[in-house]
Amino acid sequence: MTMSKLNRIAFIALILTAAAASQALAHAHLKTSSPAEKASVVSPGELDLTFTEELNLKFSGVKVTDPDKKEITLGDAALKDDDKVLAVPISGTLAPGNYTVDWHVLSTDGHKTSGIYTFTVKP
Ligand SMILES: [Cu+2]
Repeated sequence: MTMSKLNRIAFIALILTAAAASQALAHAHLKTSSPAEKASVVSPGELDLTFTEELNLKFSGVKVTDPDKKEITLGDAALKDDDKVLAVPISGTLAPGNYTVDWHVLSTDGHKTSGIYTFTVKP
């Protein structure tokens, strides 16, 4: 193998790496949420998670756990605002304390992302 061939292979590898990196940026990242991360709020009637990409509802969901790490009951998730917002109704009033939102989504480009954040319900 000649040196120029090796250089060409290195160059192609570099381009592929750059392409993969720019594709990673297109995944659905959580942009904002309501309640917001670390916010202190009155018991919310709905969770709204706004992502950077359109979502596939069938493979997207949220789990919310209460201060005792028990899962709370949620309504059926729906998409709104150009399918970039995952809206999840919360049935009932949440007792004061720290809640953890554990989300996972599939964006329409076929990539999965997930994350965890917390918010607080004020007394
Ligand atoms: Cu992606």
